[in-house]
Amino acid sequence: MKKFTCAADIGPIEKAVADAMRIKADRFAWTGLGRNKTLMMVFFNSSLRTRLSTQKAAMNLGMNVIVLDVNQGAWKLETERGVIMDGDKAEHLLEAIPVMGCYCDIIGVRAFAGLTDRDDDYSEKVINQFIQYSGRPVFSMEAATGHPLQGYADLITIEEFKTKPRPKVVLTWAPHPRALPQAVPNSFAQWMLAADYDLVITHPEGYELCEDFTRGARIEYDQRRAFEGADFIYAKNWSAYSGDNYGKILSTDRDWTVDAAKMALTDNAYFMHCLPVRRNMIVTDEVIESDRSLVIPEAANREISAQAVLARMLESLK
Ligand code: AN0
Ligand code: CP
Repeated sequence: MKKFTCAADIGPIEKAVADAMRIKADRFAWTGLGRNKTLMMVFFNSSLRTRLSTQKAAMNLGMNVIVLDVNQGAWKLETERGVIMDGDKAEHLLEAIPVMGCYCDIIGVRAFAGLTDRDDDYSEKVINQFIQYSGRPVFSMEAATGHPLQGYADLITIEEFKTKPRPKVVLTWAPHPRALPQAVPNSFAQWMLAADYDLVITHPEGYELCEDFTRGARIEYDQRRAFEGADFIYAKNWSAYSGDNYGKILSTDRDWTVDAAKMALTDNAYFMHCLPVRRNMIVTDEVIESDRSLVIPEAANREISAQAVLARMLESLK
């Protein structure tokens, strides 16, 4: 595997799940696979889980790891071609990327959406430049429109906890004080549909996601109706995708916060969130602390999805 930015890159979903379960059974069974290979993780944005879980996964495979926080200690990078570089940016991405490629075998990139220009964000310019110019296999650690390592970990988590072959999975928008990307809900929808689960998406009007990711899901504007009979509730905030509202906050209505009364409408559903989460905005203390909350097992599975992706990339280097 030379790139990992979406569910399709992993191939058949049954194999992706089987690979993950094998890794989970013995994550130290491939300690020789990454010997003398170096992973470089490049962060344009903050991270707790992705940083730690991906580094741990690489260590499980015997790899060496270099972490670059672009905004802390590196030269400020220009991303646009044709710019006269007389401002504060000392280096161009078009030199920086092939230079990074010289020092490693695999590159992971985190580069969030800017949320001002939809076409620019949805062209995935930054990660595509890494794919084109680094000469190395490249994987997304959350790019502008997707977070596939999260989607894969969410899939593994549901496979572990589901009690029906085709569970009802509800992705619900919830309020948040700052504008957030659509990457996590886009990927969640994509991976759930790839697994052929019964996916319902609920959000206030105006928060429709890009159909390229959600085609095949049912949209329900009444959150309480959406929750009825659900097996898994996956909460997430995102900013608007549609038209002139792109990147905007249209609502902070706390009537959309996931609470115990709403969870009582479900079929004793599990609660999920990718974290970091703002308590009592997205979800109440009571629900996230309940024995149906999967937020910690879900985060633990980030190590497994990262190891599965790194293992496939290492195989492709042989
Ligand atoms: C980010 C987001 O919503 O995309 C990262 C989530 C994994 N969240 C925040 O910035 C709070
Ligand atoms: N879920 C997730 O990607 O968390 P971080 O932003 O902390 O990496």
